[in-house]
Order: sequence, then structure tokens, then C-alpha cells
Amino acid sequence: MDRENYMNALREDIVDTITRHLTPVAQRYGYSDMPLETNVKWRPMVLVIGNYSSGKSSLINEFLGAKIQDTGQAPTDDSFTVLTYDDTVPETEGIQVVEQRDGKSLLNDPEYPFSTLRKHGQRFAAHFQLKKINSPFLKNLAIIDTPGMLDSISERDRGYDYQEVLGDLAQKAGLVLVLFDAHKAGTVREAYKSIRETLTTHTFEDRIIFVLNRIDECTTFNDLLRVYGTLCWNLSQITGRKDIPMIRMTYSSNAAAISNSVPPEFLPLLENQREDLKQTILHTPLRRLDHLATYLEIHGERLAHYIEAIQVFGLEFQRFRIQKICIGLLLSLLGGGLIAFALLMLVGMADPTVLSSAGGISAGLIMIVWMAFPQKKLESKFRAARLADLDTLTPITDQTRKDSWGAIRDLVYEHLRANKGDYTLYDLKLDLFNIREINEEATHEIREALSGFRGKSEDDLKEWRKKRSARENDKHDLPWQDVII
Ligand SMILES: Nc1nc2c(ncn2[C@@H]2O[C@H](COP(=O)(O)OP(=O)(O)O)[C@@H](O)[C@H]2O)c(=O)[nH]1
Ligand SMILES: [Mg+2]
Repeated sequence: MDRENYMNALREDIVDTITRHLTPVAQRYGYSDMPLETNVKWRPMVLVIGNYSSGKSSLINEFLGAKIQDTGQAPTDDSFTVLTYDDTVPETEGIQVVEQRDGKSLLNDPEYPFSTLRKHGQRFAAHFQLKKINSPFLKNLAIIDTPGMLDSISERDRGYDYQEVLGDLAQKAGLVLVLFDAHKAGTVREAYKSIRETLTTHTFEDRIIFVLNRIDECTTFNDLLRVYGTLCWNLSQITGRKDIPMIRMTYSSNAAAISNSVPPEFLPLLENQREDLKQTILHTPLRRLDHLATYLEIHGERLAHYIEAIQVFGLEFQRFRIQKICIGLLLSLLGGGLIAFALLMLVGMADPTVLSSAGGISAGLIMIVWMAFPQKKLESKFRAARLADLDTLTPITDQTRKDSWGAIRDLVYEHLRANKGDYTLYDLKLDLFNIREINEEATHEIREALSGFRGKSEDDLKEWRKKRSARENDKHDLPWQDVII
């Protein structure tokens, strides 16, 4: 219990750090339109994907301990369903759906991280829903059940881009389970497309778990080996890696029981794999913490780099501007002097007041003209030339800088080209200083809290919990300080 509290508190603190320190700066300078915490703010999520009839819903029901999701041979359930926890009805009254919400309200509720999915339109909204369930399995995570992948022809009739939705959800998920069924282990073409086109670009490989499901339908051990072998080969083709990804093998005992076939002899040997899979799923919150810490580090680093680039540009531009204004001043003084001199020599005007005011007015006029035309032209030329040579703006000293520059270059270009922003160089300096401080302190302390967590005993955590609640009312400015024991 304390372990869970500790994890939840640490997660909240990381999200809080992002919300309070990174997002305002990110939005102010156009680094990101949406709040950076949007994708990470909610509970850890497990996304379950696979061909239709691969047994996704049956396996989920098995984990939840009740028949919550519809199951069946035909692809009947064509909705994305978020399954989350609600304990307003006690477990003793049976595990059940406590509340249901439709996609439209879900996409518009800021409490949930799904607002980015609004772009998929009405048809998607009509196929998106949330169920609150009192199953203890969901205490610390949410599961997303998905409609099965169909062949590409039927895919076109969905009315929204299924692959893109999967990609967006995978980006938010702490774990992605990819299910294959023993019947059709060879038919992974559609799954292949989905995995390669969406998951690999959005999420890291360590978040994906492959599961060979419905193994009770293999009648003999040889049959199972054949199916397993085919799947391994297909997967290595898909991932493009020489090493074969780990594949877990399982089945839903409830579904198997109604199928009436005689269970194969090897089945008891693989019984433990379902428990193994269950434990892996239940560990998602901890993995998610690692992802969050990395998310904070990466965005902190990139944001600092982004502001640094804008600052360097601003400084260079300011230097250039001052230089050219000085030239304008010199020219106007020279011009004013010349006009006064001409008046004296050619017209013979000798009154010093008239001469100096004539010289002064002319100098002022020349300056106005200078500022209106040549100065403007020179400035826009400078901008264009600097934008064309953007890569020299900040030093790229190592691979990390190279990666972060790769990620922000276009954003920096767009921002500078549009000449957006209502801020001063002083603002930039201050914000850069703050972000760098966050990067150094927060990431260090969060990593420490995370590594500390792994070695903590239940007693340590109890002690920590006490200290934390005692300090709850006395929040430090830096949120993560609260979680360091
Ligand atoms: N024998 C057996 N049948 C299963 C298993 N899992 C699912 N089924 C059956 O396969 C059909 C499709 O399952 P479902 O969970 O709806 O698959 P989904 O489309 O991936 O959600 C249902 O009729 C289930 O009863 C399993 O592990 N063993
Ligand atoms: Mg289903």
C-alpha cells in the first residue's frame, strides 16, 4: 500500500513539475501548443491491441475478474474502451461497471489525457468510451481495449484513421500488449503495419510486449511449437532485429472452458505465464515512472536548448540593430551638419540659433528616414541570412545536443521566421536559468527517489509516508523535495 502511495506521490510530483515549471515556458515561447503534461498526466495505461478475435477482451475480462467486455467470434465490438477504477460500489457486491461515459464527454474533459484525440473526428468519438469498474486489478492502472485490426479494405470504412488513433494512444501508454492468436499466428500483416507505422515512431521498444494467446487451441505440443516458431519468424521480420523478441504464451481459462475442446496436455506447464503477464502489467506504474522521469529530462533539455537558440538569435539581432542604428545616427548628424554648413556658406545665414535648429531638424528627419527604410531593410536581410544558417546558432557539442537540436530545429525556425513572441531578452535569460535549474535539480532528485524506491523496504516506505503527510501542509517551492526521504 505504501509502495503504491509512494509511486503515486512521485508520479504526481513529476507531473506537477512539468505543469508548473515546463509548460508555462513551453507555451510562452511556442515550444508546444498543448500543455506538456497532457500525455502523461493521467494514470498509467496499458494498451491492448491485436487482430480481432485474438482474445483481447476475453483476457482483459479474465484479469478484471468479471465479464465486463463483450466477446465473440465476429468483430462485434468496434470501440476503443478505456477501463478504469472506481470503488464507489464495494467489490463484495460483485465486480461490475460502476459508471460509463461516452467518447464526446471524454474527449472534452480536461481531467483525462484524451483531448489530443479530438482531431480524429465525430466517427472516432462515437467509437470511444470509458467504463469505471470496481476491479482491484485497475487500482493503479487503466486498460484500453481496442477494436481488432481488420483487413485494409474494411479499414477504410471506419471513418477515422485507426492506425493513427493507435499511435496516439500508444504514445500515452506505459505498456502496449500486442496479442496474436494461435489460429492465425501467420496472419500478422495488419498487425505488422500497425506496429511498424505507429508504435515504433511513437513509443519505445521496451514498452511493447508480444503475447501469443489462445494457446489452448493448439491440440498438441508440436502444434504449439509450430505456431510459436512461425510467430517468432514473423516478428523478427517485423521488428527488423536479429534477436527474437520475447513472446509470452497464454490463454483465457474462461473462454477455453466454454469452447468445449479437450485441453491439450502441455497446458498446465504454461499456466504460470498468465500470472507472469499479470505481474508485468501490474508493474506498469513503476515502468511508467521511469518513462515520466525520462519525459521530464528530455523535454527539459530540449526546452532549454530551444530557449537558448532564441536567446542567441535575439542577442545577435540586438547587436546588429544597435550597430546599424549607430551608423544611422552618425549619418544623420553628418547630414544635419552638412545642411547647416551649406546654409552658412551658400545662403550666408549666420544666426547660430537658426543654423543649429535647421541642422537639428534635418538630422532628425534623416534619422527618421533611416529608421523607416534602410534600417528595416538591413534588419530583414539579417534575419533571412541568419535563418538560412540556423545550424550554427547553438554549439552542437555531443550526441545529446545533436538529438535535441534535431527535435527542435524546425520549431525554432518557425518561431523566428514568424517573428512571434512578446518577450524581452531579459525574460529569455531568466526562463533559461530557471529551466536549467529544474533540469539539474529535478531530474537528479527524481532519479534518486526512483532508485531509492527500488531498494526500499515496506517499513522505510511507511516511515516516508508519515514524513510526507506531516509535510503536506508545508509544501516546498520545488515539489520533488517532498518525496526525497
Ligand atoms: N479456446 C479459447 N477461446 C478463446 C480464448 N480467448 C478468446 N476466445 C474466444 O474467441 C472469441 C473472440 O474473443 P474476444 O475476446 O472477443 O477477442 P477480441 O476480438 O480480440 O476482443 C470469443 O468467442 C472467445 O470466447 C482462449 O484463450 N481460448
Ligand atoms: Mg474485443
